[in-house]
Amino acid sequence: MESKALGGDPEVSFTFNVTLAYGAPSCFARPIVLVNGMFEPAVYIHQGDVLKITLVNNLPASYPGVSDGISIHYHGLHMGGPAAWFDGASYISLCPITAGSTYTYQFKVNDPPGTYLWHDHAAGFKGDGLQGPLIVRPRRAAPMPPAGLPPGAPAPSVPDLWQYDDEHIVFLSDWYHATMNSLMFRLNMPFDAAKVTNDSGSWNWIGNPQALLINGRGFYGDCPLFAPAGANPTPPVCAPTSFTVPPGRSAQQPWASNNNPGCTHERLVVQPGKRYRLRIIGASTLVYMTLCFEGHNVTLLAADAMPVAPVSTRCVDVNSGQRLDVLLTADQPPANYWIAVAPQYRVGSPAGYAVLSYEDPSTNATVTPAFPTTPAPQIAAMPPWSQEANEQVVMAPELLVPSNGSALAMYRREGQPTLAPPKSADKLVVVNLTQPLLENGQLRWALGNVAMPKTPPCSPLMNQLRRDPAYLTMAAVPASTVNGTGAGPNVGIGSAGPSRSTPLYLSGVSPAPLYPSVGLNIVQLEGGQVVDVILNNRPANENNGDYRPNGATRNATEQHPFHLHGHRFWVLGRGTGSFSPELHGASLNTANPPLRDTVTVAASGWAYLRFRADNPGVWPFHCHILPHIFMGQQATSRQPLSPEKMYNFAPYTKSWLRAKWGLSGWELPPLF
Ligand SMILES: [Cu+2]
Repeated sequence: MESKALGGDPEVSFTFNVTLAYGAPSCFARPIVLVNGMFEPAVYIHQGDVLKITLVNNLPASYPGVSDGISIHYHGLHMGGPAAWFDGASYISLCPITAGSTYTYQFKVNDPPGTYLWHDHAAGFKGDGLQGPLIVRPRRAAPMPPAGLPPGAPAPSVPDLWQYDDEHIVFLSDWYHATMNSLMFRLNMPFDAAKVTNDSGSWNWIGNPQALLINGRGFYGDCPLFAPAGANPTPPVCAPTSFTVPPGRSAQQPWASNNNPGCTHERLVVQPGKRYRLRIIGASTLVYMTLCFEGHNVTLLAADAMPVAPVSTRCVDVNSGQRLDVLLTADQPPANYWIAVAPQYRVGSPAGYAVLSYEDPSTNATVTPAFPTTPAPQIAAMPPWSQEANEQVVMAPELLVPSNGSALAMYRREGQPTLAPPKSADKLVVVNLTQPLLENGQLRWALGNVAMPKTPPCSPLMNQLRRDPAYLTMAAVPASTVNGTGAGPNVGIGSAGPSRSTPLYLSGVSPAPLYPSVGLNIVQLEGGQVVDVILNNRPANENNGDYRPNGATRNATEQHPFHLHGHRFWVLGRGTGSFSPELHGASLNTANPPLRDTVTVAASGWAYLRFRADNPGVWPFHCHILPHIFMGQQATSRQPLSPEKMYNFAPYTKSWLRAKWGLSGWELPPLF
């Protein structure tokens, strides 16, 4: 991936020329999205740099997308102060950048050095390749000269937190043989057969991926690596997995051959005795992955760029949006070893492979290693929700290791004594996750009975607030309006107001809707508040989840990786069933919990998060599974610190900001 890097020298201004091409990352040709001719390229910057990315949408206007354009989100970055306008969340901070249009993001990267990712945040293009690693290196040791260093000159930086000889990116994605947009279109069709018309067609799930890619490479013929758990699992037969053949294309593609030089597993080359930092990035659209190293243990250093207490392990779990930094020492006999990524919860999904290849005269680098012999555990299926069977529900074995306080202390803001969480919270937000079937026949994912709609024509919430600071207070709904008995899509939603095209639901202000509703679910926070969030993964059709009287029983739940923009949160605990203060309160870790930006809410499980609302703006809080967010699984938090700070960022210029904010506005603290 290093060779694909767009940066790495002091230059921090990039142009992303986004185009459509045919490519075969899984050895099966289909349309893919490229940036400057590269597939999922990496961006390297230094802490303290100003990152400027000019996004040029050169996708054909006729190329179908579930949203009318593209946008780049910088996943895991704080995006404080003026950077809030460049967070890239479509419909929240900006409109999608349409075909033929250009948009420039510009903000200072104050975040701690570590492993992040960038990705499209408008439609399905993330799943078509519009994403990549975002690596923040330690702050430059010396200020960058105005003209930049000569090309090729090393970029001096302060020493990293960890000592290692070299590094590799391990970028994990799932891959489909139809474009993600074409698959996601069908999620808007009526799920309820009675609502299907000749025009609408019926709902269709996107299904399992056809390949798992490591650094953009894989084989669609790769068999599921891991047999069901057992003492001596038999490796399954490798054969091309079933997939949807795109219209007009043959299932037997000439690319599925070792004769195609581009069709190969990714190879990570190491030298005997050296230590490598592996930057593992979960970038799937759907699949929860377990990554295992044949013959090697790795030491976990950081999760979501925050140091954790070291753990030695053979396998790590990586959900969509999560990143793990691990240390691998090449201390085994020189040979080729498999790196394998197994899908969890998705029975029938293929596995993915890369090769850890020792650079040694005795190694024949062209030989594929033997079939791996070390199976990883696979969680077979999502269990249905059951209060009684809570103990039997298998938890996602996500590493919930404590934070490494001494290492974290490097990142603390001046005057702040600790990065441990506050001992108590000012506000509690309980979010029940369900999957309602709406009156119009659509199947959605809801938070607190409210599912996010798609909102064309676009009028981003932040713009609305800038024009009209009272925009949200107008939406407070009298309790009487939500006590009706009619099950409609917008019951309990404040939809009055001349300029408001999207229904708004203000959590904690408006009463919870009795029936599943569609609208923007907005949690209003005060600046500086300590906020607790409890996520309960509830049965699909709870809370009148089916509009039909005596509707069919749908009690399934799925795991959801929840991501909060603009913040890091402490994960005080996770568990099965729903959170109960009596049952689980004492088990919460308030001493040294991990500090993350993406957390897995297990199927039929709960997660307890705490964060400090210290970032004025409008911030999405959503499931990172692309089809799930498209089906509505997003809420929004809004923090008005002061009207001036919230609304007066435009027009954005560096000199204007310096004049207005001084260094306190431009040099935002890295955390909190
Ligand atoms: Cu989800």
